[in-house]
Amino acid sequence: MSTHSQTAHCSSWDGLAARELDRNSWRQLTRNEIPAVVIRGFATAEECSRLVERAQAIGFEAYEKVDPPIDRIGATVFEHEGPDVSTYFGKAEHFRGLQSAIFSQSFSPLERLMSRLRESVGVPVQIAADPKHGTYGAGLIRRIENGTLLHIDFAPAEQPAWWVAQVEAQLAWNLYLELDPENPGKTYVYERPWRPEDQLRKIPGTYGYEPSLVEGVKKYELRPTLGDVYIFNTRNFHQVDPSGGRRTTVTSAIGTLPDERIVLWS
Ligand SMILES: O=C(O)CCC(=O)C(=O)O
Ligand SMILES: [Fe+2]
Repeated sequence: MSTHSQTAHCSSWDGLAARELDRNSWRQLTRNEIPAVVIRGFATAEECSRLVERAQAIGFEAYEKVDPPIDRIGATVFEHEGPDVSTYFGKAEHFRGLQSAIFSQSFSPLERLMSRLRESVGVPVQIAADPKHGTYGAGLIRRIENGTLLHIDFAPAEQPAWWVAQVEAQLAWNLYLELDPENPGKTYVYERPWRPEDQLRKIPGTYGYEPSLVEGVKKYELRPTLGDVYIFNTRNFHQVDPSGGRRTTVTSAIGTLPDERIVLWS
């Protein structure tokens, strides 16, 4: 561990490999001292294909106003930024029903992930809940097959009025359920956390940022592997490559509160 890196701003990644999940790697990830954490063998190939089959039977819908298109089952805070808070919580309620139908006929990656975090990190892990609006949705089933723009996922920057904006660090977990073995669509995570002045370099009318923001910046190449969970710090700029075929994940945001408790939402 480097001794000079206490804050996200001046840290330098200690190597370019993902580490197995434990208390120490978790702390390093939240401080942006390592690029990623991996949980290998999180789900079997049978569990993954069963979940995909059940999700397909329910049907995916496209994200609103996102290009290239991304399909998902679940509600996202991203699509309800601004004054649209109660619509989000209504949708979250609706999708909770669909999600429990899918998970009960396959398995619950969400419950499994929460247990693993409790065991490995040793802190309480809950679905995020707003005292006024209720419980957030957590756990999207998502298809990113045409890649993404360079972006961040960080509630203090993007949803400042929401309860989840009180998180200190924000990460995401992705369980890869379905991949093209030849061309699985890599995810690039740059060692460059979002800063307020970066808002000036957002591409108008999109969720993306100017690619020049990460020119010459150290990057971690995540080549997804079936049945494994990868967790990375989504305050860092990141981008997904188009894949050769199906690329289906289960995913949510993970936040750490000032008292170290962990909350999940989508
Ligand atoms: O699908 C992936 O590998 C990562 C997608 C992403 O941008 C995220 O989880 O924040
Ligand atoms: Fe992202």
